[in-house]
Amino acid sequence: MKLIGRNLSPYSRRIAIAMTLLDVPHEREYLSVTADPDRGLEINPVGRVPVLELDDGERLIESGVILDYLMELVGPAKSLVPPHGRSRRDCLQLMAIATGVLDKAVAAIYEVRRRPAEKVHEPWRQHLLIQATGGLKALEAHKQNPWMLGDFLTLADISAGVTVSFLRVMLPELVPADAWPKLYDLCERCEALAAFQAHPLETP
Ligand SMILES: N[C@@H](CCC(=O)N[C@@H](CS)C(=O)NCC(=O)O)C(=O)O
Repeated sequence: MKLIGRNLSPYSRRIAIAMTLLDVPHEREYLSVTADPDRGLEINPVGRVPVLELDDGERLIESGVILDYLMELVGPAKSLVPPHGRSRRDCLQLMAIATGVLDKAVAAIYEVRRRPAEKVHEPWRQHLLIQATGGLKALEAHKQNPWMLGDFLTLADISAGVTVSFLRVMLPELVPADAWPKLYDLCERCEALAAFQAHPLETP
C-alpha cells in the first residue's frame, strides 16, 4: 500500500499518523501537487492529495474515504472511530469540523499565495477566516477527558491535532495561543505521541 502526499498536507498527515497508530505497513510518496500538478492529476481526477494506492493498483482519494477504508481494514476492535451511537456521531462531526476548518484556512492561504497581490479579494479572505474561526470555536468548546471522546484517542483528536499544528505554522494569525488554550493543549499532547513524531509537519 502506498500513501501519496507530503506531511505539509494536514489531510495526508492525519492518514500517515493513523496508519502508524494502527500498524498498517505502507510506503510513502511525498508528492507536492503544487510542484508536480501533472502527477497529481495522474493519480486523482481532481489533482489533490492524499491518495492511497492499494496493492492491486486501486486508488482511493479523499482523506475521509481513505480513513473509512483503513477503519474497515483493521476492524472494530482497533478502529479509531467508536462503533455506534452518540460517540460515533460526535467523532465524525468533530472530524468534519476539523477538516472544514482546514478547507477554509487552505482557501484563505491560496487566496494570498496563488493570486497576484492586486487580485486578492480581502473581504472574501476575511469571510474564509471567520468560517475557520467558527470551526475552531466549536472544537475548543468540546470537552476533553482527556481526549475528545473520553479515555481513548480517536480520529477526532488526530484531525484536530494536525489542524492546529498546521495553522500554527501556516496561518498563525488565526491561532494565537491565548485564544485556544484547550486546542493548544490537545495539539501538544498529540504531537508528543510517537505516531505524530514519526510524521512531523513539514515546513513550507
Ligand atoms: N477534501 C480533501 C482535501 C484535500 C486537499 O485539499 N489537499 C490539498 C493539499 S493540503 C491539495 O491537494 N491541494 C491542491 C489543490 O487543491 O489544487 C481531502 O480530505 O482529502
